[in-house]
Amino acid sequence: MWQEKRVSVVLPAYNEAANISRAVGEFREIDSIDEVLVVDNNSRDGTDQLARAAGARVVAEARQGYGYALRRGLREASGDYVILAEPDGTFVARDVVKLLSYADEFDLVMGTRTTKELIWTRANMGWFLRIGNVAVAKLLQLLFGGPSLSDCGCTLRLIRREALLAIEPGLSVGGSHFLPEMVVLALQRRLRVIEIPVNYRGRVGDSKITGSRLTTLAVGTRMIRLILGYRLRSWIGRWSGRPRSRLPRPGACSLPSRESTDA
Ligand SMILES: Nc1nc2c(ncn2[C@@H]2O[C@H](COP(=O)(O)OP(=O)(O)O)[C@@H](O)[C@H]2O)c(=O)[nH]1
Ligand SMILES: [Mg+2]
Repeated sequence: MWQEKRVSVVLPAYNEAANISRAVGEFREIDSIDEVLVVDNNSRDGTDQLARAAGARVVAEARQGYGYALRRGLREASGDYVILAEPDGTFVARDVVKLLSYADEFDLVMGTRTTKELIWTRANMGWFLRIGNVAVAKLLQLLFGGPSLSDCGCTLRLIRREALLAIEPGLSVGGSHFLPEMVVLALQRRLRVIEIPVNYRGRVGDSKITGSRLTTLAVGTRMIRLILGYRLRSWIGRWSGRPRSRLPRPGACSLPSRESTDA
């Protein structure tokens, strides 16, 4: 628990046998974390059994894809605060406490892995990936009037239950370009979003998404198309007088306003 709130950590896993036991163990060691939920995405290497043995709750997501796995985790997690992370050794479990310390004031607290001082020697965050992450994040920031953003692909993030209920019906991406959709929907819903620096370590095992420049470029392109698509649709909706999104109007969301929390 963190200040009377239940905390869940969601770990999407696709063939992570080499890492899963250690990752589950590291997150379970953090006092504030009540539930570690592993979403097994058709692993063939016994990831699910290892996760269970390490003390995680395990659910199986049959639809293959990083986005499908995370969306399943968001639906299944029981916490008032739901934290997304990865079980591949890249994130430091105690950084969860950094996210929690902002959770009182913000609905979506995202990590950024592009802060030089926190990029570990063996981390997969060379200049190409770093500049790409920053550029796509800035595009999102500019087009949606967001807070300062510097990483479009950091899984490590926290969302409050009320905010999750507000954006969940709009989530549609099943693939590796899932993360920016959460941010776009949160900003469209006028949720309180902030990004904070987190550690980024070397991965154990091969990276399945950003392991090569080609796959990185493909994911980056899909992210840009997603961001531009949302922006264009909302402009067209505005010009044609239609509601801006399929989501409930802001008034329908039970989140406290900035003013009411400040009071
Ligand atoms: N690429 C990929 N990752 C998945 C899938 N389902 C779950 N995951 C998990 O999502 C996380 C991100 O993948 P990863 O290989 O670490 O990519 P990277 O973070 O760009 O290096 C890992 O924890 C994977 O195990 C899937 O279908 N594809
Ligand atoms: Mg990873």
